[in-house]
Amino acid sequence: MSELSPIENFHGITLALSKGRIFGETLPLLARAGIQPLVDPETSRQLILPTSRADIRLVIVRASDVPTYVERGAADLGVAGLDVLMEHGGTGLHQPVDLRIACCRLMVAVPQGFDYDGAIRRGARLRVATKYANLARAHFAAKGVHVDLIKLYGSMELAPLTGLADAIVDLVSSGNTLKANHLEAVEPIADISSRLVVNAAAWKLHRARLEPLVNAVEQGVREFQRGGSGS
Ligand code: PRT
Ligand code: MG
Repeated sequence: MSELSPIENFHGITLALSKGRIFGETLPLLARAGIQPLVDPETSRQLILPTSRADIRLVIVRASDVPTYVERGAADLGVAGLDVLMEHGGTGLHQPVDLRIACCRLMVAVPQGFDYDGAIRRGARLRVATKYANLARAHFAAKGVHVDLIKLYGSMELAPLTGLADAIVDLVSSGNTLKANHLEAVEPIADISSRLVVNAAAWKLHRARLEPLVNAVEQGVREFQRGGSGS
């Protein structure tokens, strides 16, 4: 029964995930909940993946599209970074579990040696390149700093190097990407980890169906915290 049923005929639970780091770090949590994908999205072109549980399937979407799929009920649940969730905004998503994976920080970064504090004190108008236009706008507005936001879709680090921007707002984990591009982080905006999100209406209407899965994943997170490198 490995044949995939089309969307209309599937009455189980659909979980939206992005490829890459979120997929890799979510897998062990799903395994604890008894769910194993039967297809590897890194090698297959299939976007709907059956799992070891006939009642649960995965859909592979862009990281920034996860909130949209879940909010609109095309997926019952999803895994998305807090950066993506905050930038997306909205109220149609219930966030029951912090998965404590794909951890990083949203930061303001500038070219090494750039006097960021001085520029802020002088009231300079900064050109800020970012994928996170809403979050960046809110951050600088709260500080009373005037900025020209430049919306980019990737490789923010390039913007200051080419004169496109004075600063960037981007995610930092090891700091290696900033260093390699002669940039430095000057201000934290938010601590980021990935969250399990549930369609808010589904959580009300079909809670009995969704809650065992949510609880199993939550239990997995607790076990990893206890058994892992927890500090
Ligand atoms: O790649 P695509 O455009 O499809 O989407 P995406 O970039 O949003 O997806 P993906 O898989 O790269 O990231 C998914 C989620 O992982 C993000 O939404 C974050 O919640 C989380 N995450 C954790 C990160 C990082 N750490 C991270 N370091 N996402 C991106 N980065 C990038 C960062 O933007 C920068 O370019 O890695 C670089 C910095 O890493 P370091 O280690 O050099 O500091
Ligand atoms: Mg990426």
